[in-house]
Amino acid sequence: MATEPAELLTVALGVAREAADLALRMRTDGVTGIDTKSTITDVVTAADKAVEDLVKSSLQQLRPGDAVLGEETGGAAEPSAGGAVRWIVDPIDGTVNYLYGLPQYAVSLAAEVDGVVVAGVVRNPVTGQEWTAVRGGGAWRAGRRLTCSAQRELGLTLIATGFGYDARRRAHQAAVISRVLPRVRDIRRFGAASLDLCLAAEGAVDAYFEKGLAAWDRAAGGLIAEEAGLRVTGLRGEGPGRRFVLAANEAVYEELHDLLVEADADGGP
Ligand code: LIP
Repeated sequence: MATEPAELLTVALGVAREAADLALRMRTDGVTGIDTKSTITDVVTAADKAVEDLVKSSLQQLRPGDAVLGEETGGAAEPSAGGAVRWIVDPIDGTVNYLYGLPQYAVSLAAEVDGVVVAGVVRNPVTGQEWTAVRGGGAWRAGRRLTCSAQRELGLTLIATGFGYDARRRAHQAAVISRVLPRVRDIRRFGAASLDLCLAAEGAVDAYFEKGLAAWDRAAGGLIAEEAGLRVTGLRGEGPGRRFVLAANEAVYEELHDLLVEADADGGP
């Protein structure tokens, strides 16, 4: 089957819109099937599972034979090879916000070819905001091409971040924040990595960092952020991954990177 990024984005858009509609309908009807995963605060709901099931069944119909990796049901843990496509889905990124009825959660769906994300969509079911990108084709929302912040002074950067579900990791992350907060304008914690990356892509925040993200949290949002001009990396020369994700513009990247290294932001439990 075709692996043209534009065609993959078309598939992703249709599937993500259907998935977002289901997520919103189920929220409106009331959250059910609440369970926990890694800790008592790491929740999953019937909607997370139903939305992922819908995404996977839709992709099976539209793109039979493609691999899929999802947060709730797993699947293709490794990137595809030989030009094959792997879809990476977070059915509801920002599940705690979803649980509380806070309008900051998203369906995140990315298409990856030979380990490189080439198309992605992040859609907020509540606001209808939808961010898209294909590799080399820019990042877009509402017909507008996105460009990231041009902020050049670290002390004037508004930075989004997030925290893990494990109390020991949160204690370490709190210590990191105590080092970062005095050096920047302010911190924002919205609760959904995919949306944080999209907000950085459109300059609504100047940068974003977080430790512990899974591929499904960052696959689509990471491409959108890159296509909007942000450097998206790990720390110490690593690529973005579960160990760390940093998204910042060229002007502040090095100073913020070094501050995060000094604070041992990618360390700890
Ligand atoms: C969430 C991430 C967020 C992080 C949360 C949680 P989930 O993903 O998007 O950035 O700070 O702890 O991991 O669990 O809602 O899919």
